[in-house]
Amino acid sequence: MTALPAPTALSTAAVSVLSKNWAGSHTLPASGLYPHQWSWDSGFIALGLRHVEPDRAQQELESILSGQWDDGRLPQIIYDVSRDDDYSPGASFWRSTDLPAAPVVPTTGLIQPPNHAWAAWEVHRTNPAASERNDFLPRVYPRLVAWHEYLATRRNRGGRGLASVIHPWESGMDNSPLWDEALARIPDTPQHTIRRPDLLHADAGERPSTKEYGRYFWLAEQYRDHGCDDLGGKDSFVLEDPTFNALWAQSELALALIAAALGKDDSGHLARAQTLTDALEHLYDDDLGLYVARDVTTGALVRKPTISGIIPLILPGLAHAEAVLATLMGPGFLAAAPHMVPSYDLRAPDFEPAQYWRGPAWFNMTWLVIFGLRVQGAHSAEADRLAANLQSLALEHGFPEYVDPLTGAPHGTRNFSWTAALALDLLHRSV
Ligand code: 2M8
Repeated sequence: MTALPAPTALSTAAVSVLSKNWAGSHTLPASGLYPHQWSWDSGFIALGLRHVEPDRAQQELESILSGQWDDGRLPQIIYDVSRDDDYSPGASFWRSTDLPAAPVVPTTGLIQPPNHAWAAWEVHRTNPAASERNDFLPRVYPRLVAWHEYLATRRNRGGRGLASVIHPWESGMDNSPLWDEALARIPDTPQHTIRRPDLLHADAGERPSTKEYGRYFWLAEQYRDHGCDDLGGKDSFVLEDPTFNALWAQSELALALIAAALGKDDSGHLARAQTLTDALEHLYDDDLGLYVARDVTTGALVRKPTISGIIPLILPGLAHAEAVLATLMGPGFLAAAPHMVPSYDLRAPDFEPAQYWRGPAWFNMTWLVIFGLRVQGAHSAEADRLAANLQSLALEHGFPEYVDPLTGAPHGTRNFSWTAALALDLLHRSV
């Protein structure tokens, strides 16, 4: 097993990254590359902060909830307008504050995976006194319920209860191979001239290509120009993603616990978690032994073996848990990748070890896999080994965004907040 770093060294360094990225009410994912607040980043960051700064962990989640739209959606990004030139597309692209349903703070119209209720429950559970002092659960519960209602009503595009993403950015795994086929149908000719401030902070070979950015912008313009109206039915990209829906189910389980802690009725949270867990089976691919995405516009499964299809292991009672565990432990993933879990099967002809979501191992995904192994009660030595590797690689390389799964070499930006937060979380759980 990889040696664990000294607890104090890891803790001091991780806390320092999170403090430097703290922007007064929330944490920036990375101050250069990502200078605003991102939705699911805040969920992961709160999971780490809860151990050391419980009030700040609560504030992190309340801050992203301050960007909630009237229809319940939680935006992918809340913008800091003073940094509008530093990230593209910015607030001036979305012009959200012109829309009556949008909040006063400028945001994107898009969303990201719903890990927030899960994080809120963990923040409460870790320090109930701090939570009760601030009335944390009563304040966040109705807003989290509204967020999930948005998914259930506006994003059930496939009609089977699963939420659809209408842009690759919504999945959090922007250039995953799962989106290639659907993106190939999208024009790469947006109205906007595309600025790439991201390339000042990360190598072009590790970021999505200009062609991909053209399509991302074209899709975002289409959504924005229809007033970000989900019922317009005009979207060209509509896909059901396993990780997005697994996180929703897990968050629905957390809402049931929050409701119970508040002495309220379950309000159908447990039933919805079960419905989602069952509906995920529509995305199971027997040949690959994992879950895949479904393209709602064509009805076809997108048969690509990515990390997204392994994350449903976080759910208890998953019908194909045994088969997915075998895939995880097999030659496409952990049997050949000793450090952390690759984002794409190593044997895929287009696997790329340093290219963003097309091969590198990400800290949040490995953290979810560790959690999943523990939920399934399987491979506990492997879970411990991954937890040790995650902590060592985080500290050794200055909290990178992702690593090469074969060598552990760091890639992307450094001092990345969720890397620090999740390493901190594992440290606190093992001591
Ligand atoms: C990455 O996505 C943003 C767009 O949302 C980008 O590439 O500019 C993804 O890794 C996403 O999962 C993450 O939330 C975001 C901020 O860390 O960066």
